[in-house]
Amino acid sequence: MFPKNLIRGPRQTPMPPQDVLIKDHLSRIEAVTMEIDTTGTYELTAEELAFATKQAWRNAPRCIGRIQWSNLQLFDARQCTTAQEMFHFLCQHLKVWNSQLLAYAGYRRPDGSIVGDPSKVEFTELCIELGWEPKYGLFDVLPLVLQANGGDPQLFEIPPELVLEVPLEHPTNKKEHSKHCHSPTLNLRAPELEQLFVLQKQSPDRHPERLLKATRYKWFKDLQLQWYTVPAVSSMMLEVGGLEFTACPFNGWYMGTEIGVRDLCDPHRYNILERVGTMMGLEVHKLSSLWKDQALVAVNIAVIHSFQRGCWESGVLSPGKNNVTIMDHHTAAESFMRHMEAEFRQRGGCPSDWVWLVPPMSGGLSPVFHQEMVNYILTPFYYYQPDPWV
Ligand code: HEM
Ligand code: NRG
Repeated sequence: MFPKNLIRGPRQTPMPPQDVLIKDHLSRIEAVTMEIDTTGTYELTAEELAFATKQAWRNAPRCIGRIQWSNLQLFDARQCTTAQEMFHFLCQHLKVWNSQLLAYAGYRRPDGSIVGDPSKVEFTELCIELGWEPKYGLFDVLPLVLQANGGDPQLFEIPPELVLEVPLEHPTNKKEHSKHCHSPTLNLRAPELEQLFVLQKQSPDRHPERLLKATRYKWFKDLQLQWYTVPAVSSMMLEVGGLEFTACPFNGWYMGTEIGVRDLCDPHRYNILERVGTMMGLEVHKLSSLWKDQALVAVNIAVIHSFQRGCWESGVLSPGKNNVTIMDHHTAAESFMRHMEAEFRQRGGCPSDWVWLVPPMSGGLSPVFHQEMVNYILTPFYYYQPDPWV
């Protein structure tokens, strides 16, 4: 499932009269009851399932991207019965959105330290037990582990051509960026000073501060950080009409802070903040210098910039694949506020989980921070479900 572009379809046809609706509804309930009596379950029509997936997204209290809920596109793969078929369908899905259901491996070293994504250590160990060959890199894409009909879980390597990733760089030499960078303090590190001297020799007429800003954080790309382009949640369960769909991967696109704050800077994830702060020449041993905040902003600028710049293949910008969709947290929060207002008008409320909806940086700058919310469960709904290996 993924949201369609924002191209508006034709306006909905007018609703049939109430008595016709009630009659249709009652006859559907009767048919479902008969099907349950004879088979023990029932099958949703394609239309009902499409409605449910959208409605469940609309009802997801933790999702800030819900303004898009009515644009969800469903790939109905209910006919597949084997892991091989599941893989086929997932690759079809990936072909459209390129890197779906992706995650990076995490490996525990003998000394207890971790290489890669620490949040994936347990799952990576499971993959290795199932026969996956570990690579011990920082950003190794994990295989898909698929299980059908209670059979054994099977490993599938995602074809590399379906995996699009973005190397992260800071928008150093862009004129626009230096324009927006007004910090009067130049916390110069020795390498930056050297660079400044060289630049001043080359362009003696330019103001040193402007020169420096135009070259700042060039080192960012040397940190060799990257991220995959599409966030896919594949572990939730869709509940609708008493039925449970335990394999219902969905994706939209990233909000920058998911990567730039949580994935890269959480202490229990890639934890890059101190390295970045040090490279920026900040006072990383003095909390009150607000070095964390400054470094966090730099990382998040880099994430948004790099996604907007595009995907690379073998060090070269891949033609036609640039401009990977990403949303900054201010735009996302504004869109959510508009969505919430519309939902109150249309259906008298909008279930919302404040703790998850407030973006993980600059909280108070977000209108969401200042909004009272009520959290509750409606149906259809995307629920958590236990990890299958536990
Ligand atoms: C959670 C943004 C699309 C359902 C989230 C989170 C963000 C987000 C930032 C919090 C994630 C976290 O902190 O780990 C977006 C954006 C989308 C989008 C920008 C772009 C269209 C979707 C779609 C669905 C969906 C297509 C389902 C059809 C959910 C659910 C959660 C969630 C169920 C809660 C996940 C959990 O509890 O772990 N979304 N989302 N979202 N989103 Fe969305
Ligand atoms: N925070 C996770 C991704 C969770 C889902 N986020 C979305 N979903 N944007 C991460 O990998 O950082 N979506 O369907 O678009």
